[in-house]
Amino acid sequence: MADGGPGAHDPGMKYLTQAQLDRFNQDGYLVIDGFLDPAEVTRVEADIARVAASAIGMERNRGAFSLEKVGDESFNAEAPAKRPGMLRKIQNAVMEVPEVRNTFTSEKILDCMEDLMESDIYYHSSKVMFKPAGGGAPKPWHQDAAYWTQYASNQITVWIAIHDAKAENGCVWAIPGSHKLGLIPHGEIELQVQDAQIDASQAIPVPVKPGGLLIFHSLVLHMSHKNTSNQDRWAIICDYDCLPNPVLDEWKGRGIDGIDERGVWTLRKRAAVPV
Ligand SMILES: O=C(O)CCC(=O)C(=O)O
Repeated sequence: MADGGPGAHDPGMKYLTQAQLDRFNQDGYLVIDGFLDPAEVTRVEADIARVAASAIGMERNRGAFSLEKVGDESFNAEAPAKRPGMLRKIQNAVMEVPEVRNTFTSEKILDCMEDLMESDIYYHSSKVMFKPAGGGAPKPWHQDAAYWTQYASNQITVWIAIHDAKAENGCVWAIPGSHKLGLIPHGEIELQVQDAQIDASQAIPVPVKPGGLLIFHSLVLHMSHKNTSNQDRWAIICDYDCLPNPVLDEWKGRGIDGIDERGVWTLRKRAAVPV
């Protein structure tokens, strides 16, 4: 095994190597190839396709499903014109797609999070991001922490490629080290920062092969371009929290394994350190 993974970790680490952790701290993000094997990727993709089939012909956003908008109007949440049946997102994906939940609650991903977080590990949010061929809209520059200012923020985002994500089909771009800038003011229409506020010349594409993992600090500046290619670019995304911030109100008290009466979903409690 070239880089990280079970069995390749350094002493004291559960999944990552010390070199990967150093890179994450330096750049604010990290790519790990082959985190899911091809059979796992196929399983997740098939389950997403099964759930997405219920959106065929859908003409407006419904429940967890959001459609792509006509043109490049990704920035205007109220833009009325949708592309019928062209899915942009499934929100709360862990509740909608069982294979996504299995992936994001697996021991290996929690081992990886344990190397990055010094706390218990809590669920924060999740989605499937489709960015379909021939029209998947851009996502402007932003820091994920800007979405979560009502929470004490110290989240980590995990982004897993289901299809080959490359510059041609709208892979993520990031500015290495930008997590050290702190939170930059974001505009109010689809939270975004303007190019004039940042040094976009430092941005680099972050291609990820199917099954590869991209891990972000919640302050890293990142974006993605429109997908004008003929290849879909699906990704699954989960945000893990270091603090017991409650998840969605409607999940409370529904008896979902691990979600307590406050609405906090503890995914892993750290082993007590012997005294
Ligand atoms: O998948 C993408 O294109 C970017 C997604 C992203 O940055 C986000 O949802 O915060």
